[in-house]
Amino acid sequence: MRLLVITPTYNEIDNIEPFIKAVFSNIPADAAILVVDDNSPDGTANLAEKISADYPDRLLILNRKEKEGLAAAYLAGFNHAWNGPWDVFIEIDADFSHKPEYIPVMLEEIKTHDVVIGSRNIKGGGVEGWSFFRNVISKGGSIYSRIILGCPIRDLTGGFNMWRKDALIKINLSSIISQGYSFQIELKYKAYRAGCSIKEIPIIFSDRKQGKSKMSKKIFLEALLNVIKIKTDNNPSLLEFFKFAVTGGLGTVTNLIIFFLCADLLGLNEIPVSIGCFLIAATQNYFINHFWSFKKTTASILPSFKKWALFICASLGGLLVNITVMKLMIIYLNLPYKFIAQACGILAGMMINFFISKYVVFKKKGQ
Ligand SMILES: Nc1nc2c(ncn2[C@@H]2O[C@H](COP(=O)(O)OP(=O)(O)O)[C@@H](O)[C@H]2O)c(=O)[nH]1
Ligand SMILES: [Mg+2]
Repeated sequence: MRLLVITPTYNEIDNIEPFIKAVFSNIPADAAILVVDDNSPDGTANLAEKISADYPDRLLILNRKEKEGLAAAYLAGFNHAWNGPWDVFIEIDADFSHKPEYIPVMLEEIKTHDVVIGSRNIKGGGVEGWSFFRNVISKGGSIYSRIILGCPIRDLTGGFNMWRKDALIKINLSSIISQGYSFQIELKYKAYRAGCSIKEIPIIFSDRKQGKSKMSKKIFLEALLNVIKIKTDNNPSLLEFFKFAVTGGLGTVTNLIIFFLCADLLGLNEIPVSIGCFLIAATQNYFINHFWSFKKTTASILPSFKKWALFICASLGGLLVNITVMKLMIIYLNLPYKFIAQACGILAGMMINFFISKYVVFKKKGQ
């Protein structure tokens, strides 16, 4: 199996030379390094070019015009090397946080696994030299991602990972939506979902000694948001449910506004007003769900009276479930506040309404 080491660099002038030497002394003779540099102002790429004279055909440099984030750099790297002789790729930072001495251990494990993850969060692994704050951010990010994605990998955020080419093919790199640091999370999550065999080996991650971290508040927040995007992108029903819930919220606002106008300002009887508000809000929900929440399945279908009527029934069904759950909870549970029962009722009613909507009202043709 031939290995290609891919390392993204941005302003790593002080690290690049010793880093390249250290990697070469830890990889087989037929392995190579690909430096993916985003036009570092400090001249990292130029220095790498110079060093490459000492390693003919074994040190490749990909010069990119602009800094577009970690994901873009890695994707460009994989793309650049795709038709080469490589069967295995390893991602590694150029700042010595990922010790090249672990590469031989990972190479041993990749013989029997699709993916090998250098993990800080399993027994024997850890972090050296990070501030308490950075540690909390990293651990928090990892736990958050694991919970949102429901993925058992312990170190989802780490960037020291080895991939068989077959695993990357299974993942389908063109489906990656991340731009920045969430790239590492997304790749691993997709490998997990694709059924790849994944091995985590313990690593000690040490903070960089030279240069500056490119991690920023913006990059971190983008990664947090992206985890949700990754989840919904890979679980379309969840996104539908989210949109359905937002639509329901908008419907409630419409309902209340019309109720206020008719019952409070015009002084009309609240029972017929309430029924009218329900019908108007449910109609609004029907159209928003048709054109937005379920647009993937309704793309070629026009709204119809029959579907509208079905949706009204589904909404009434939801209301019935809402009232039943609320009443039962109040009778059988000793709740301090009734609104807790109503909240559970709303959730249950919404779920019922969602499932009827998804599988009956807005179902795919022929489904
Ligand atoms: N090509 C490229 N490399 C990047 C970019 N951002 C970070 N890197 C490199 O990715 C690795 C990890 O970045 P680093 O700043 O050390 O992040 P940290 O370890 O999370 O603090 C280093 O080798 C950086 O030079 C980028 O936008 N483009
Ligand atoms: Mg680093």
